[in-house]
Amino acid sequence: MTDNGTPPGDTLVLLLGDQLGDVSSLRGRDPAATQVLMVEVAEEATYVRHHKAKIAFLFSAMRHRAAALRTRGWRVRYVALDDPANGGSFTAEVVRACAELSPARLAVTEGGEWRVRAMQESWQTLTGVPTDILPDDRFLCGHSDFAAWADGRRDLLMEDFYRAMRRRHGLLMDGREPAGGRWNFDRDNRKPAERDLMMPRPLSFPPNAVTRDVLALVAERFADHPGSLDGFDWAVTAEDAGAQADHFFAHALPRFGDHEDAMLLGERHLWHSILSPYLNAGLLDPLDLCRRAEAAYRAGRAPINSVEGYVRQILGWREYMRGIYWREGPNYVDRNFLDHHRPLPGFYWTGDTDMACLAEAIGQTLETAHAHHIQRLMVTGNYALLIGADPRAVHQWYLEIYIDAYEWVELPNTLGMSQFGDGGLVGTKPYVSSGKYIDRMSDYCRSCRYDVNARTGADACPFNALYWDFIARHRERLGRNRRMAMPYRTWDRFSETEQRAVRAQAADHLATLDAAPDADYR
Ligand code: FAD
Ligand code: DLZ
Ligand code: SF4
Repeated sequence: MTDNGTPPGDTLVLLLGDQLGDVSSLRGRDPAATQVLMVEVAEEATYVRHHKAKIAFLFSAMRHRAAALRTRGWRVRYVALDDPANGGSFTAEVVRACAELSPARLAVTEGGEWRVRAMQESWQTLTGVPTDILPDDRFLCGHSDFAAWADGRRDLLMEDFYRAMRRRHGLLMDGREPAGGRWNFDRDNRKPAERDLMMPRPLSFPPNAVTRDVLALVAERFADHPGSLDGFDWAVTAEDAGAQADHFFAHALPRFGDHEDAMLLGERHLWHSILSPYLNAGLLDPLDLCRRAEAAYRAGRAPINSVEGYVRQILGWREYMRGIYWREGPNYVDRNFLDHHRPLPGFYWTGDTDMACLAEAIGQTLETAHAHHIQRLMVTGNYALLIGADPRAVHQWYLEIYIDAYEWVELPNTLGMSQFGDGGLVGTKPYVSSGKYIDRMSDYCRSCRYDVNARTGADACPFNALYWDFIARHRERLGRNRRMAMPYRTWDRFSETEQRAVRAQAADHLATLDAAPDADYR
């Protein structure tokens, strides 16, 4: 026996904070011959300054998972952040555990970032303990499956990937044909939303004693991190995450599709599922969610445009983004196709801006660590791209500020889809728009001090001049992109005087950013 009663010869299984469900490293093992290790470590909380609520969510979910495993007979060595012996990193804690417990083997499920995988690959040498790094089979498309799909293709179009995944998993298929007669119902899913007293609200899970302890710890240790802990009511167990999933399928899925791209002031969730933090931490299973959505369609409880839209996000986008992340390698993060180098404005950390759309999306994000897709893509992402923000800085912001952010999903979404940093691998054209799009899909402009219909002048919506300035200054890089032909044709129809005025208006706006004091958080 070792100091803490572990028989030598056990397998030590490290469960990472986003591996809180059925994972390959633990599956099929005998609790009597397994020592589970879970660690709260400063390095994971500070390699970017994660939103306080993200840290609290994970620490509390980890503590609840450890307790549940113990109840089921597993031995769990749980190292809390404030444990005086805590070495502060995965590697330090693995080395310490191996030295103290002398396991026969170490087993881990592959981490979700190149950074963590590199650590995992060093552990066998550092500890002298044979180490198995097992595939993360919670995903529906493994690395080799993605390679088999991608190899030899000129374009890695998500739509093609998604159809292959539908066929492979038999989801929403009527024989060989797509259910409802079409693969894609996106064109039905772009309706704005009206205020609706019956709009579903996600469930609220008031903090229990475990979560309250964590909230106090995080408030003290990470006081300089962005975001608020007030009103923290995220689920922190698989059971409660499951209850939120039930709630979504019962109340929100039917209208998910119609209003997928809509935004309303003060309405943070609309008909979205608000399940991404749970899915990404392993509290929910993606295939199960897709099947439940399909069952709702088959039973007539939800229309095809909603169900197909929902399945597309999980089976399509989520798996595709992960495939791209691992395929493109650790240097993907350095890509900067548009050669953008501007720092992200300080108001991304405070929400203090007079642009109503940005104030709303950022304010909500700071309060809750969540915003929905169109807020991320067409408000904060769109603006960052229009001003020419450094894609790496934008990536860092998204990684730290969202409760569901892990590099495997956040980086291709931010650098690829949102900032066009990869030059068109993930998106076929940059997601940029003038204020007109935001006005069509939201009610933000109605309360904004700017005039969404004006391109120039003191009250003109900044998105308008910035949009045309972006189009004009990137002609060399984007002018031959067929999907950009229309904006270039429109720009060319502007008179020279109008072009000069618009570009001067954009320059004035960018100058105000340059003149603004640095935010403390950056
Ligand atoms: P819903 O709208 O209800 O969608 C259902 C599910 O589909 C989500 O729970 C999510 O698991 C999945 N999904 C939807 N869109 C995407 C997508 N583009 N990529 C991957 N999965 C998707 N999602 C993350 O999970 N983590 C991130 O770090 C993240 N960063 C993003 C950064 C940017 C710039 C953008 C534009 C999008 C990002 N997304 C990210 C995708 C998307 O915004 C979130 O998944 C979604 O807002 C989560 O809220 P929800 O659960 O209510 O989603
Ligand atoms: C995000 C995060 C944070 C803030 N803290 C921890 C932690 O203390 N312990 C842990 O095991 N995991 C944490 N995580 C999640 C990891 O960063 C995540 O597992 C890796 O990024 C791999 O996806
Ligand atoms: Fe945003 Fe422009 Fe609309 Fe104001 S007017 S909310 S800045 S898009």
